[in-house]
Amino acid sequence: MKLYSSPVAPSPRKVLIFIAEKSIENIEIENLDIGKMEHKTPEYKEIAPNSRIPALVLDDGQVILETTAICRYLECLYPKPNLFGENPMEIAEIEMWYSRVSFELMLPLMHGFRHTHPHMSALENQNNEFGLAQRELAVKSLGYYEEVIGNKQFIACNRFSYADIQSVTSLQFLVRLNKIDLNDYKNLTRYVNSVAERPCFSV
Ligand SMILES: N[C@@H](CCC(=O)N[C@@H](CS)C(=O)NCC(=O)O)C(=O)O
Repeated sequence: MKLYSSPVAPSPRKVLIFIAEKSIENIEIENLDIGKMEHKTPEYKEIAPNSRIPALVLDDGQVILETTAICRYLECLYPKPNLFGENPMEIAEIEMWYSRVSFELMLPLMHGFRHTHPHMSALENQNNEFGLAQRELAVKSLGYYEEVIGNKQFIACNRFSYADIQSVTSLQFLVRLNKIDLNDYKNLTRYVNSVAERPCFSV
């Protein structure tokens, strides 16, 4: 299998963390430079028509796009350690927090960044007003998640899961890109630092 990745991008990083946590060894990594538009070449568009990274190419040539779809596929092939839930309640809880964090926190942070940051002008049809409104929403959401996380070690099920990979990578990458200081959120900072101590986060 071959994973198309990029060292500075949060989405492929989630897959790399997932691979490391499961100690999967048979995946070749090919890095594309987003800054040099290597994800917009006709060759890569043949693989990923949406020009987004990551993409996983299987040995038979089939392609899986979308970070979570790739991780779900790998979870089926390599079920241990389990990262998506072992029983109906765990599966629901991990999915719930993954989705809530994605829609309530990651998306506003992402739009705040993509629509206001000069570096994104080549990749996004920027709308500054929308970006600033999304940033404002993200700040509210950070306040809410500061309470949600409280002194919990993990966001779901009292154990490390895909929901933590989503939450922590979003907080690590997207908060500072919105010029927000995560240190202003003591519980979230403690949570991020503690989860990021796992060896899989050193990818
Ligand atoms: N929904 C996709 C999003 C992938 C995505 O947006 N990747 C970014 C890197 S983190 C990308 O390829 N950006 C290139 C661009 O915006 O042109 C997923 O979860 O995999």
